[in-house]
Amino acid sequence: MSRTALRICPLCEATCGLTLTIEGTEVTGARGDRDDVFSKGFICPKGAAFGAVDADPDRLRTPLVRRDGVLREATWEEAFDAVAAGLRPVVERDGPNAVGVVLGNPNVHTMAGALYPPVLIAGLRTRSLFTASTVDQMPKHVSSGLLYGDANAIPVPDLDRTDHLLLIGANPLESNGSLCTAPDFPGRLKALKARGGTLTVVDPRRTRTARLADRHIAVRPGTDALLLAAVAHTLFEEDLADPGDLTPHLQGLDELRDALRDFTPEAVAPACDVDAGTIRTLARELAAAPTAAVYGRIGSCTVPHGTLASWLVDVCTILTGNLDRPGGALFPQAATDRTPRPAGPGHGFALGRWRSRVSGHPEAKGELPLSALAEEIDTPTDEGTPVRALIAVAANPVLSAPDGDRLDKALDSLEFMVSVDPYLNETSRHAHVVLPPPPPSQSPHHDFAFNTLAVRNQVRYTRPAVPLEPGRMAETEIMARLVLAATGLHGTDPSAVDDMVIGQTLGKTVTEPHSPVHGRDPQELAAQLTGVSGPERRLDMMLRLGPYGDGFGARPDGLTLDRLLAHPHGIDLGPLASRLPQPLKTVSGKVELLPEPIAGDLPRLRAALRERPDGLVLVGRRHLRSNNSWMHNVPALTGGSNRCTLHIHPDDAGRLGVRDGAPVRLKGAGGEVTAPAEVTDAVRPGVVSLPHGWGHDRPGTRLGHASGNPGVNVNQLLDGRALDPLSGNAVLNGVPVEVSPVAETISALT
Ligand SMILES: Nc1nc2c(c(=O)[nH]1)N[C@H]1C(S)=C(S)[C@@H](COP(=O)(O)OP(=O)(O)OC[C@H]3O[C@@H](n4cnc5c(=O)[nH]c(N)nc54)[C@H](O)[C@@H]3O)O[C@H]1N2
Ligand SMILES: Nc1nc2c(c(=O)[nH]1)N[C@H]1C(S)=C(S)[C@@H](COP(=O)(O)OP(=O)(O)OC[C@H]3O[C@@H](n4cnc5c(=O)[nH]c(N)nc54)[C@H](O)[C@@H]3O)O[C@H]1N2
Ligand code: SF4
Ligand SMILES: [Mo]
Repeated sequence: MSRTALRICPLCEATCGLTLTIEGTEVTGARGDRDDVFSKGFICPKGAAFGAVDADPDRLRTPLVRRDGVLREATWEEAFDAVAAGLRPVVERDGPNAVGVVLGNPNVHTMAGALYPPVLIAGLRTRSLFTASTVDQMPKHVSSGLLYGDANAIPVPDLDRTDHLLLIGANPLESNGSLCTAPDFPGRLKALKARGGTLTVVDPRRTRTARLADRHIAVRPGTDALLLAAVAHTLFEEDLADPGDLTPHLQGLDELRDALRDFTPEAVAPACDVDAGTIRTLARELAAAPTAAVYGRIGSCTVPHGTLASWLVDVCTILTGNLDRPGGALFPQAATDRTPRPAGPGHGFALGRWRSRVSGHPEAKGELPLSALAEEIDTPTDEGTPVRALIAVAANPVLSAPDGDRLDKALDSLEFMVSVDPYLNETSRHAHVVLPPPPPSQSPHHDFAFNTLAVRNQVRYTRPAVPLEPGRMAETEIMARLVLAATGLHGTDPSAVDDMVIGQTLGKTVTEPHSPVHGRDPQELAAQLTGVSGPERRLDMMLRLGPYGDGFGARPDGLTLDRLLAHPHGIDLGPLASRLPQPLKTVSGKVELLPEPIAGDLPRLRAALRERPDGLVLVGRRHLRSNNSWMHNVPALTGGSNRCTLHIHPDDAGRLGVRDGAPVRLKGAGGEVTAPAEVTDAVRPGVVSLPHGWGHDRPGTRLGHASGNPGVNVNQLLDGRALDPLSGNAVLNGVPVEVSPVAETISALT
């Protein structure tokens, strides 16, 4: 007998609602939920393979504990005993910074990843925090922090209403969107065109997204900040800069104009490889469109001027009056956001409150660069202790971060490491304890992070589609127990963690005059919470305290967990709405257009006007049926065009004697890899492209299918030194590489 159950897809940022077909405890099918308030039936091949991803036989079913050097199956009790025994002596001997925490991407796709890492870090008091953000979007957080005073205030393009979208370094037809949660992103782009809007794509590759565009600009990698500086310059020069209603909320407009004076289209054209006329056209089109949004993603962030590019994305939106207005880019308001405080000055955003021990990298948003993890482990210094123990949650930095070989050795030298991960893979194989979460069908889901980045305000929650298999532990409980084991409270009931968070949150909220629960008794409020588990009670609390919440009775029609459960396809909360000045938390209470750290970084951008590397540079690419480092083990999602090949333009291939399908050697600052060439004019001359997340040939992993077609680790070409200095973000795109046919190298040796 089969039944169906709803489940929000956790496999990318689009957060589609799925209808799963379930036989017994097995997911045998997945289709788009047509009644989902947000995704309305959309599904992609990854979502359709939900059952196969869920039932992968290589997923770990029990914890593993290392004994006599070998990882062996163990009970949960043994595993957490080993975690406490492994971590606590390090903390007690060397202090909390000797325990590193690495948080990988899937943390934003699980409830456990949203609810417990903040408690873990606060409890441990470690400054050795490294996350996937510094190989991804940290530049955007830093630019938002500086412009708006809140690193999480990220404007989202109003895809469904805009007249003009300038899309930079993003390929949503493969990625399904990022920092812009939009189920059926491709359909929304087609709708933009159908209603007479225009799409411009800036990408060194002619991607599927670029093919949809009215205009494709094959920019030289790493030069978007220059390009956008010239667009902003043109807006000023041609008197097109008109922030309109935004003007009273802005500070520093004149200083901004002065700061951009040198970046004329003519000056940036040679570096960007885009002619000045085209750049002026970009500016004019942006200004002329009734509404427009500028949207930059991976290609604009993971580059040497990532923070400046991210800042200029918003500057162009602001100068054309498109920030915070329908059709432009707006700040979403999620159901679990805190009750908005009244508008007014805030504390602002500080960078570099501490620095990394070895290279002195400034912290950003409380994090150190993931690129610096290896040296923080393997390099002693006169002061401070190296990282001696590591907690890795949903993270595979051996493949995702620069120089995996060095990190591999560094991880091997740790006194203790614990991984919360469903797979024994390139990173978790170094752990002393592996704590496997259950598959997604057995986990509840709510998108805490992505709802704050969604193109429509809405809220959805799905309970586990299948009950926890015997012997499994919910990831929320794994994380609660991990918090306790790491902070010296091993053995305490894990519900204590949720009770503590609830007590602290309510205790603070009742003191806030703008809160609907101001002055009430926190214990009385806590007693009202519903939900079958600690995490559900926390969700209920956040919903009720949030901008649409019932305020624990203050707004009887408002949201509660019960109300959400009564709407299994979600609740639509309306289109994005103007919110300024409320989201601003800068010291001035305004949008600070030219913050000091940005001004201080502009001379470096000016110097880049003269840089024109003559060799080949490398960029990445994503494939619709792949996802970072962990989905190559699912047969249904591999093969076909989803392969780890080097895209190279026919001109470059001809010049270098590279044949289609033949192996080529790539050499970068961090090492060498060999991959088959795929000669294609989808990549511009002077640029080659290799996808990331491959390289599944290390021993000691349990990835039966992936290891059969391992591919190579593109990040081995990097040595981790190239960073965007303001954000600490790794430079993953526009990286200089040498390319040579393998046969030639061999003949040269003989
Ligand atoms: N060269 C290059 N490198 C890149 C990028 C690039 O574009 N180019 N992209 C970067 C970006 S944007 C990112 S976000 C990072 C991503 O890199 P990571 O942060 O390493 O994330 P993933 O590879 O998605 O998965 C990490 C781990 O999570 C585990 N996992 C999967 N599901 C779950 C779960 O439900 N719970 C738990 N606890 N674990 C789970 C997987 O088994 C895997 O070991 O890679 C970055 N690296
Ligand atoms: N199918 C699939 N979907 C995913 C993922 C996945 O691995 N696979 N990963 C998820 C994650 S973690 C993230 S962060 C998002 C990322 O989402 P996107 O940002 O849309 O990711 P990409 O598809 O890598 O697109 C980046 C584009 O930037 C281009 N590019 C490279 N360098 C430059 C440059 O210097 N300038 C410009 N203008 N363009 C450049 C590349 O050619 C590429 O087409 O995708 C998410 N969704
Ligand atoms: S687009 Fe993303 S969220 Fe939607 S089904 Fe595909 S993988 Fe899942
Ligand atoms: Mo990412």
